[in-house]
Amino acid sequence: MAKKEEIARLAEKLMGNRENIRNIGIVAHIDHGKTTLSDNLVAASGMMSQELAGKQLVMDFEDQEQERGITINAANISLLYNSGGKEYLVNLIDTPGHVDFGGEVIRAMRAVDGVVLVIDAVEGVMPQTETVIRQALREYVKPVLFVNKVDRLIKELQVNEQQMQERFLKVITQVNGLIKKSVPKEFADEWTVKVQDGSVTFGSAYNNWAVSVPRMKETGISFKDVYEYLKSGRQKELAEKSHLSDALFQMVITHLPSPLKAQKYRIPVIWKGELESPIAKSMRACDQSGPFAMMVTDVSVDKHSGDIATGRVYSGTVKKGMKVRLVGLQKEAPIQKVGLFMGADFTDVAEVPAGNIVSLVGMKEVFAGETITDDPEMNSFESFMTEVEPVITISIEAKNTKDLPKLIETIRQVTKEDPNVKATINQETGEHLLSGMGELHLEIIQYRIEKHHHVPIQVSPPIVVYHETINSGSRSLESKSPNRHNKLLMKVQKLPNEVLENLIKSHFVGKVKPKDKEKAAMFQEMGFDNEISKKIWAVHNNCVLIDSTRGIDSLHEIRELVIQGFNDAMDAGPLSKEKCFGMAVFLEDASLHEDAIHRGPAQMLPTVTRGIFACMMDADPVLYEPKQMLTISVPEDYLGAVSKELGSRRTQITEMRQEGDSSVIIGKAPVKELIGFSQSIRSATQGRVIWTAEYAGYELLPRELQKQTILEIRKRKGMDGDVKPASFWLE
Ligand SMILES: Nc1nc2c(ncn2[C@@H]2O[C@H](COP(=O)(O)OP(=O)(O)OP(=O)(O)O)[C@@H](O)[C@H]2O)c(=O)[nH]1
Ligand SMILES: [Mg+2]
Repeated sequence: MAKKEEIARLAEKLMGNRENIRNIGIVAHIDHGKTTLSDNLVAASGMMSQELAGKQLVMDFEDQEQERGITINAANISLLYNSGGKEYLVNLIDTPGHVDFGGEVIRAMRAVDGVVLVIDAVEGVMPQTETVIRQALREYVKPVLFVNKVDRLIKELQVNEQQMQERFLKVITQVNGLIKKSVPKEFADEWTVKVQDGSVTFGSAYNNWAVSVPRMKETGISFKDVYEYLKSGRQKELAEKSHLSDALFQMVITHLPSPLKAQKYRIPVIWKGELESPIAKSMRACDQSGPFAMMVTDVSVDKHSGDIATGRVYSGTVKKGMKVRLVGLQKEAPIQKVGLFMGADFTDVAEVPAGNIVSLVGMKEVFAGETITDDPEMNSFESFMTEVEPVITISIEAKNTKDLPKLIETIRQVTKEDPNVKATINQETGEHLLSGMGELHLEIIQYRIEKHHHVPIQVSPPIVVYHETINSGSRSLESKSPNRHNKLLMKVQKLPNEVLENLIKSHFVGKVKPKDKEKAAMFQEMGFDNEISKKIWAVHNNCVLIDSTRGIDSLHEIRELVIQGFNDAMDAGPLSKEKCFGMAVFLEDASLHEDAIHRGPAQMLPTVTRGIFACMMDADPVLYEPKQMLTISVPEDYLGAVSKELGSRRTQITEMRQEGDSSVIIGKAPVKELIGFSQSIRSATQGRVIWTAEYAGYELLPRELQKQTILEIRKRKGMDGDVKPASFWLE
């Protein structure tokens, strides 16, 4: 059996041949069989025995993944496949299906050009299926389909041959419906999946077989035969005649694009720069001798090597010893090691050219999303289009005070490895706060801190992350600086829903340069008024700062301070210091001391933040709470128990339908009420329930819960119990 090292050596030889490379992701709803499928491809490359394929789950190498039976991290491996006398290099990323780890999928989409969408034939299209299709297509990543767990149709549902085929058809129709919704226009026809051309494969990853129409022509096995093999319990024999890896690799090689083909149309989507510049031309041509450019999609921290940055090389060739520029961090670093991740193991190689996925050592502070280059002109790739944000927080403390420095370093490492964990410090209490995507996500982080980094910690029960916003507009209010020499007139308004939605979709944050026509056009497109679009100074937490003053000479001198004060206010609102969202802040007038010394940060920052708080208090301020969309599948007998559970958790049920022997319930519930839901629903149904949750945005916390919730948050943060009225902030 070939070792990973040997495969890496062979892979190295193939990296220069851009036509014969495929960079692919395996994506699906949770548990539909991605890692089991990946195992089959790894085994076919000779890295483990065929008997173990589907059982060893080599891509789930972290202890918690094996223990819990789910994928947590996206993991890479390079595979080889010989087809028609040609050697192919397939760089594969196995992604997680659990929504708490959805960020991993989004990042992986930047590294690949195609995905194998896996669907459990019995469960069919599920919420996360829909999400991953959308995420792939948004990045111009082409999908093909693998209908998995076909054995379950016969064993569990006892379908006949015709019903089996009907099931297939239903899944394919649904998938194509979803593809049509998000597919780039130019690929509308080409990218739907079709049984006849082999962009759909059927099989059982666990039992190592698969068939597709082109494969059937080669093997002479028909759907009827497949049915017979399954019915008579001869899957092993079927696997010998029609092994999964052959059908799968054939589908990948025939229907998913090489980097040479894909980079032409993907570069203008993921990189917004001058398309006629030399670096752009080199990236679009996947030119391996051009300037070097790569985007980091994942960072891991190794005890010996330090930070390892993995990502996609879009142009040039990266070699050991090369000096590169980190565009976001604005610094240079030498590349100490160039390598590939082969599952758990980092394997050194001499160099990696464009069109491949590489792992680099030597760049301290590097982060997922960073652009690395040796071209002085190159600017950043587009940031990841994350549509989720942390909704739940725990506070942690080192059990032993002497561990504090180690805890701080550990937090730095875990947040670097998983950019979907956000760490902050509670200024009042000094506690470390970790925010994540859900309960499971934070459980895993906690486990890593204690078990991988060996820091014993005390953990608070989970806390929900609320947002502050306003329900109406305020009057124009005047805020004075502490020295009384400067005055700002301000007001706030709620952003109209449509504008807010567009703003969120744009992912724009940061300052806007004066007279930036491009940005003005972007804001106008979002639905902002024509004049206002030209006067936006900054966007923070989906709130905008607008300058609507007229003719104030020294205004540009306080511009930076006003933006800073605005950012501070939007990070910690007046109700309970939660983040704000969905507001427009107008600076309407300013009277400033003529001497700059009297309008420094100590004077101006509080004038801005207090002014904004006063306006917010004047505009019916409210808390919004995060919600999740639940999809629950439960046998008839337990429907009552589940309904009761949901009823006590403020759930709005939006749909209920029958599917086979199970009822499917879809509803929206507050994250707050879902704490502990997993355990109680399992015990209420004796484990006979399957459920998934998906982030569903923020909604108004019911009025009757506002006061009490604000009080709880303030208490937790060590603040006093009284929310201060507008007049307090204007004193
Ligand atoms: N009956 C049957 N079970 C399968 C098949 N393929 C996978 N499974 C089982 O389905 C379960 C989930 O498989 P995984 O490969 O871990 O699924 P996954 O999609 O990687 O899961 P996540 O990464 O956690 O989203 C395991 O118990 C597998 O043994 C199949 O073809 N038939
Ligand atoms: Mg998995």
